Amino acid sequence: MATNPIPQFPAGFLWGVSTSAHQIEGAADLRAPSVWDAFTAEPGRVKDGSTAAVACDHYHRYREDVALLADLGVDAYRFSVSWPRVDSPGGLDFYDRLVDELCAAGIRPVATLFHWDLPVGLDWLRRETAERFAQYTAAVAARLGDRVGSWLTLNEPAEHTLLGHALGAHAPGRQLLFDALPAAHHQLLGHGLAVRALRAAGATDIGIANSHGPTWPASHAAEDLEAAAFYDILLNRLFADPLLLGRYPEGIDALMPGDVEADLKVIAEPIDRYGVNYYAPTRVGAPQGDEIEFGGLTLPAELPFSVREIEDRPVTDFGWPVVPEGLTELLTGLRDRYGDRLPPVVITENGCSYPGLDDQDRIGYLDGHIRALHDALAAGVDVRGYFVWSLLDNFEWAEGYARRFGLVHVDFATLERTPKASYGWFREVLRAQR
Ligand code: GBH
Repeated sequence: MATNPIPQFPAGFLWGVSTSAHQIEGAADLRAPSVWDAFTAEPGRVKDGSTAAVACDHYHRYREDVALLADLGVDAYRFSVSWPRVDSPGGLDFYDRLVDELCAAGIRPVATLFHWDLPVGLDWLRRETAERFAQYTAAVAARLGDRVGSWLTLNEPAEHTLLGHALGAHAPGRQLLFDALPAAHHQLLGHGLAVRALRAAGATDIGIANSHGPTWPASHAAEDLEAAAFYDILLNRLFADPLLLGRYPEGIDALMPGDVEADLKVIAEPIDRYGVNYYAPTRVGAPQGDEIEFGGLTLPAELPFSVREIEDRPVTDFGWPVVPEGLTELLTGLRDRYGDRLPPVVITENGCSYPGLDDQDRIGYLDGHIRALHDALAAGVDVRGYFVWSLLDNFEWAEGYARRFGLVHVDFATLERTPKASYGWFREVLRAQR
């Protein structure tokens, strides 16, 4: 248990927690189906065979959850809007109620427009989905824009492309490897069109939540460095370069569909905030000619890299290494690469899975990462906020309910919420920052 006080962050720094619609809302009978409902219904896709039909039942219990947020003392709450719910009659009414409840509690709503729950019938491999996303965004902004000031277009398009379309571990369950790249391009195009729709609705705080982590080469051997550089392009540059520099990393253009040059102008539409989701670095080396079991995934042998273990580090119960200084390294690296093209950064997700109510491991993880974030500030990176993933234990995608990322425990039999030790700890951190 950490005892030294966490250093003071600048006045106005935004402290919050994050969730996503599909992972907490439940009430699946009150919305159209998403690709995650369809995926979950296929046997063997979700490890414990569970579904998100009820999840945390946040749809019906949002008042209790906003009270937990208020008691925690956060400035802001990042949630996502379910596109299939908005596509259903009265679907926006729920977000209306949620946003009113947040505003009444003095908590700033930060709305993510797409956190992986695509309506069934749409497909990111098709360009049309980008246009549909912008139309949906305009409808949400028209309804909520008088009270929601902060918007994030997409959550982790890199993970959605990799896990959902290249490897098939997430919905929609495709294993296209590099043929998945058009899904990345269409998400980026959807982002750019959505930024335009939000601007047209008067929004002034628009961003995206991208997953990032340092890539650590397995050795200094040329083949390991080359493989690591390639992996780094896929994770850290495939989305950031077009967004911030208006171009794809070398060699990627040719693999993308349509009029890439024209689309890049839309994709590079200026944004106000750059959201970073950080969990851990990755150790990467040359391919080893075998399938690799890694972090719950099976990586095919034909990939031009292999992912290795990071040794001598504690790991979370998900098996992810705990490397707080990776966050400092990542942020100074982004600043060095993108310079003044990098908008002010917000950490839109950071957190870990551990069991139990007396979650001292989670306290240690968060404490270390908040200090590492302060180090990045001290090194001159313009960071404006930090959001813990997550408020509640929830439906952890292909892992079902087995992984618990919450500051608040959820008993999935009774849906009872119980704040963990980390919740009390974070509340004290927030108090000390006032
Ligand atoms: C996020 O994805 C999602 O946005 C969120 O919905 C989800 O619940 C949350 O994180 C927790 O999973 O190299 O073995 O250390 C995070 C995606 C993919 C992050 C793999 C860390 C590296 C694992 N992640 N990853 S490892």
